[in-house]
Amino acid sequence: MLLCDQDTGSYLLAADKETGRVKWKAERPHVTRSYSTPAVLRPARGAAEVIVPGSHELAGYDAGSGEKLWWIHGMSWQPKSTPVIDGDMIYAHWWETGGEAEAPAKTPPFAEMLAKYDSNHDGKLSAEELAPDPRLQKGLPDNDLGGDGYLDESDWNAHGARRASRNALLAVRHGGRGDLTDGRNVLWSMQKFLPNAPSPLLYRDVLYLIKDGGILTSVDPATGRILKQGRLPGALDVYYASPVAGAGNVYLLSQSGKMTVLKAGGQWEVSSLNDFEEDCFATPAIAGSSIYVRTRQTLYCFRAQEE
Ligand SMILES: [Ca+2]
Ligand SMILES: [Ca+2]
Repeated sequence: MLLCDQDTGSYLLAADKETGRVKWKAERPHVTRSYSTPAVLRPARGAAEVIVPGSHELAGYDAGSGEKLWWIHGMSWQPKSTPVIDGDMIYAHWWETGGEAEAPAKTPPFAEMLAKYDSNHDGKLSAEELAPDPRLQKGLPDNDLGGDGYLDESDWNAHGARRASRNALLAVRHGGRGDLTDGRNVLWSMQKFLPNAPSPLLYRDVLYLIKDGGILTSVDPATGRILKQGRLPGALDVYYASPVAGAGNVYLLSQSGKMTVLKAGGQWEVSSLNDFEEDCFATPAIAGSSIYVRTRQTLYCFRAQEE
């Protein structure tokens, strides 16, 4: 399975693992620029589904046919994490700058923008024409989804949708078809304290969220209730690596290489802090009693000592 969500022409593709032959390809024209890795959900009844967070959307695809079975709209642009699947529960999250505000920002209609800035009357706005608004001019590469160098109406509408959308962590119970945006399958949701890149971790019935600034939140996955929240002492950093867990410990690795080890639990406690003194972006991997940590220069393996 290959998810290719990009500025234009996004798609989800399934290939035969033996031959590489394309089995199906589902176009995703409404999705732009997201970074999430899909997950597989195997329902008690029915075919396996690919669970795909995209820009402003969570969707389920039939793994066998590529048919889009259901979707929920309204979340932020550019999701980056992998959804957590637990039985028939899906925990997925969307975060971006500005998405935490209570009230969404309003965007004027494109006609108003043209009246203001389109000095050559070609119906689109160049970087030069946007010079009177330095913020928009600077934001042009981000908003110019076709990459043609101009802000046109569809670019502007996508920009408006992005500003109107909110960050969210959704706890979705699998089941149902079609548009589920009304939230009938959403057990609970959270708008604040969400990570940017790292995925949530579900371990021993506790959901862990690491937000930039070293803010760690433990949540009851059944209700969404916050169990404990605090900053990780000595690791108030940016986080790209997702948290991982094993043998009753949770491992959190920050961008500058600080690894905090927690005693797992709703009321988590920090048990140690280590410093790799190097940039770290990759999620550590656990295999048996070993944990592998990749820093910018080095791959480490740590193994629990035999008692
Ligand atoms: Ca123009
Ligand atoms: Ca454009």
